[in-house]
Amino acid sequence: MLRAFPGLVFPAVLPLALALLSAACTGEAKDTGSDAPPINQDDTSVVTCAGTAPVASELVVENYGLYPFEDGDAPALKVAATGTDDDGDLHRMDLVVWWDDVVDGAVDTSGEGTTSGIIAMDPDPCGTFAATYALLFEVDGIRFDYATAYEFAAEVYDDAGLVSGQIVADGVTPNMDGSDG
Ligand SMILES: [Ca+2]
Ligand SMILES: [Ca+2]
Repeated sequence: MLRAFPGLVFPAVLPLALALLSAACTGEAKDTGSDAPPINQDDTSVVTCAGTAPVASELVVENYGLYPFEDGDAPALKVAATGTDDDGDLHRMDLVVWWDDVVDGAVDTSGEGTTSGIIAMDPDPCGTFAATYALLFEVDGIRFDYATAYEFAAEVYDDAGLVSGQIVADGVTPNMDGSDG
């Protein structure tokens, strides 16, 4: 189940992408740690976790069907990246993606990727050990062709700005009517 996340700021360079929050926790029991530093409610300084880098653990590229974009209903391609992080600081996570239309297991990431914008996953600092961040791209036959395979590479950033390795996955854009391409 997906829902729009109200706190997200859409970057101006990506007017057709909507970010959705699809999952925010692993469901695993987590050790809150008796050695955790005390939290001072009046302290507004930046909370720092253990400083481990996140891992991009899963990337799914799939037809999302018709979606009500700003310019009307249009078929959408969903790109959902899951990150995991041992120090739990995916309470704020950023996602950067690149894509091409040659499915060969590799995507050129030397240029500037499309940044999703930071999403606040959880108000509890250092308590989010896995998160999924989904982007919806409008398929309009221009930026993305209909019924065409695209390959995406993704990297996720944690709250500390540490970046994961890359993960690559491919999927096929829908037809104009939203059906599977
Ligand atoms: Ca981390
Ligand atoms: Ca490729």
